[in-house]
Amino acid sequence: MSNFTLIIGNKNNSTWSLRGYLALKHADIDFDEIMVSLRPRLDREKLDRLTPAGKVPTLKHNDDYIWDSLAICEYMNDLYPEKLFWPKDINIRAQARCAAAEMHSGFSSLRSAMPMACHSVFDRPQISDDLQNDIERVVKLWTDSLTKYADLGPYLYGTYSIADMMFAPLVFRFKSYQIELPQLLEKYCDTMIQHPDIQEWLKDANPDDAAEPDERL
Ligand SMILES: N[C@@H](CCC(=O)N[C@@H](CS)C(=O)NCC(=O)O)C(=O)O
Repeated sequence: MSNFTLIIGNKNNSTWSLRGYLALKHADIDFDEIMVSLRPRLDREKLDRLTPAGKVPTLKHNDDYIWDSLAICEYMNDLYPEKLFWPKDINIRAQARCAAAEMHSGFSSLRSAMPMACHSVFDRPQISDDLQNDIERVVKLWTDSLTKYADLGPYLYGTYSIADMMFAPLVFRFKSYQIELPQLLEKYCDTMIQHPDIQEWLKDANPDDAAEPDERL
């Protein structure tokens, strides 16, 4: 039994859980997982019993709880700095941090109109002005960073970082909802899907959990 336990939601649907999971995988540590069902019925009693804020992901490390996806990413970075969770260069690191924070706190139209179901393909949603703005902002952000840091590697800020972890669910959303992307971004999405940690998540994601999309997840 590990002294790290990650409490997560259904892998096919829980976007925030995916981010926390990717951070622990990147740290390359042994950890136990407890899955709390969010679909088809939210197991509220179990979620409230296991987590201080009633949300997944929550990481339990010894007797401490870290109950937010970005905080889990930062905690892994603090514990395992040698794994380079952020770009080495201070200026690029600041850009990557802005992108991760923007994802963590924004894109509400995209999140509610295009909930994640990793294994599903849906009709293209009705594109409202707000959704269009969110999509265009992601396209600009990704295009700018992928172009600027292309020499450093295939990820948003060159090397794989917390910024990629935070945006990982969008990769699935764009595929599931058949959103057309510029070639550079399609290539980035393919790179992300091929990442071994994402492949492992996908392997465990149960397609039967797809059901109808749910914006909370
Ligand atoms: N800001 C939080 C959001 C966590 C969150 O909203 N998780 C969803 C599932 S992906 C959840 O626990 N939903 C259950 C509920 O709200 O009752 C984070 O980054 O971890």
